Amino acid sequence: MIQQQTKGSTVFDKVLIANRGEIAVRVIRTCRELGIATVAVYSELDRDALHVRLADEAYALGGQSAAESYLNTAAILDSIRRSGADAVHPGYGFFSENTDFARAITAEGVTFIGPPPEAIEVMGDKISSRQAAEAAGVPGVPGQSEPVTDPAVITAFGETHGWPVAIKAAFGGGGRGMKVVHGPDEVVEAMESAQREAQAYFGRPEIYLERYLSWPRHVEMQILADTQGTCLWLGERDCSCQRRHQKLIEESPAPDFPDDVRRAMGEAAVKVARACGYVNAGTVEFLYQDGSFFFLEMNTRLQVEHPVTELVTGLDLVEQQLRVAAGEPLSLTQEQVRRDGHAIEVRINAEDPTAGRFAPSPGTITRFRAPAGPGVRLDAGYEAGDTVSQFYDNLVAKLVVWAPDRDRARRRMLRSLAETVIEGVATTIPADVAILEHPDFVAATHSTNWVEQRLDLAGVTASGGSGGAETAVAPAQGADDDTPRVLRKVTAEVDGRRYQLKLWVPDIAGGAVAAPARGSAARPGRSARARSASGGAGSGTVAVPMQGTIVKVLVAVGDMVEAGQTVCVLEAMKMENAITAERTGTVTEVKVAAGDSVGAGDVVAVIG
Ligand code: MV4
Repeated sequence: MIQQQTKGSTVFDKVLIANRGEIAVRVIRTCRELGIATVAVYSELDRDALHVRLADEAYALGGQSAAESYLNTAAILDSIRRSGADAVHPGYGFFSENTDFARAITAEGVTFIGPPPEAIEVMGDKISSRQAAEAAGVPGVPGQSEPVTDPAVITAFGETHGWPVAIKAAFGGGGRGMKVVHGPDEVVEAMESAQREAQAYFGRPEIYLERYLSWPRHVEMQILADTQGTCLWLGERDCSCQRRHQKLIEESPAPDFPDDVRRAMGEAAVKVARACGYVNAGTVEFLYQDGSFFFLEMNTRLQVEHPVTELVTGLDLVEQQLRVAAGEPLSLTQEQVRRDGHAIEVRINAEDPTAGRFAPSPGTITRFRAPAGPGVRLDAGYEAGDTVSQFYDNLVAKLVVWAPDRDRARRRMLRSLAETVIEGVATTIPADVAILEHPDFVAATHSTNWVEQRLDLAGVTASGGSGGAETAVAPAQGADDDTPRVLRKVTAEVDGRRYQLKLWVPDIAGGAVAAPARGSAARPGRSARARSASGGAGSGTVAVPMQGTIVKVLVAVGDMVEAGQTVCVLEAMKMENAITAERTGTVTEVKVAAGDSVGAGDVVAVIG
């Protein structure tokens, strides 16, 4: 917690952020710039979290899980009273779209920094949101705007409008619980399953129908409305790179998106906002396919990906939210909204993307090197030493870049990701790199189904944490040398040229720093790209860690080898290094012979 006193503000005196992680840090930053005092709230697990350290004051909510803490209205109200906050920013997730919470805050005489509860209510019900949009002249995806309970209605709809048909939860969102029905014989099971999941996930069984668009882009429009009746559209974000309803990469402007469509979508979004009496920042989601766009739903909160719009427009959306909530009129007109260049955001989650599985990877971050340089922004909720808990969303940070055009933004993002070092947990960085390097992404021919239907992540390995161990270089030990050795990363200079090496050296008791455990995250200095490129133990490949010459091959196809057994000897940097098998098995391939020159990462053998 920074004890620095903040000067008075014309907006609010003190804002309580009813959230955690990167969004809480993000809101604190703008409040501090505006001279607004900040109040953090925290669960028992977040007692020393970054948002707590940065806030002027912090109050314990008690409990560990979200339900026990950040979703504990009474505890948050108590923190409001104790702190004397005159406004509350909900962030996203948690209570950000909860009308009861918004009303409870307002009942305290405290400002809820967000839309009126009535607007949240209209847009929280996807059927009423479709009705409101249609009433405003903004068509939804071809479908029906009332609940469906009769399978015959679904079948008749599919036969009339064509298959597939999407069955969606009326009180859902984010695509969760959505069923895609390809023909009449799937209708009954899909409808009953959709009703069960809607009840289970959202507490309401109502479902509705739409024509399913098979290769759409997911394009959302940022809007900003004040209390005096002004409503602006700020620009769109393409969020098509998603996996199981989780956005991975967002960008603005949408690639290959004509300006007349942009303007029409912006005006449609403003119509939808006005139809529900919207105030503050919000996002209207559309599906865009074959040159047409269709209303999907409206998000009545600040979104994770809002920095993409900030970088393109130059606006601070949290500042705009604060000013609008304080009753100030927007300071710009639609004509004054400018959009320059191209921004891309990558979400860095603590998940292991190995082979496309994205397994959660909670743990303590042991090293965090942030990228920097022109046009690079990192919104992080954690620093080295902080722990990513399984109890909360595992978003560690958002890396956002700006450049004059899309390809330079893409390359800047790849450079920034390669520069990023996060160790102690596995992250989604290798998957992000795979997407950004893929020709379909470069050509912008992807869609909402592309990640799950076309992108091959089989070769991706973790960039840290307990990810794929890498081939160890064991020392070429003499028969009589039984000195225990450890793997150390050293930097050498040979003939005026600098090299980073991993060497097995005698484990000198006392002063020696314990070498990182094999396969541990502590492989500092290697870019995410390098790590994601190296063969992993799991695949049984034996690769050399550096350039050199094979001086001896000690195995042949069919040989049984033990983990740690020397497969060949590599001469590099005027030293002989044994290249060992990472696992026990049978040699199925030997790719080198004595005298061969090899480069870093070259596979020399395969263990089946
Ligand atoms: C769709 C769709 C295709 N056709 N509806 C629903 C919630 C919204 N956030 C995304 N949703 C979609 N609705 C019709 N008629 C495609 C999406 C969609 C999506 C669906 C499932 C998984 C990931 C998705 C990513 C973007 C859009």
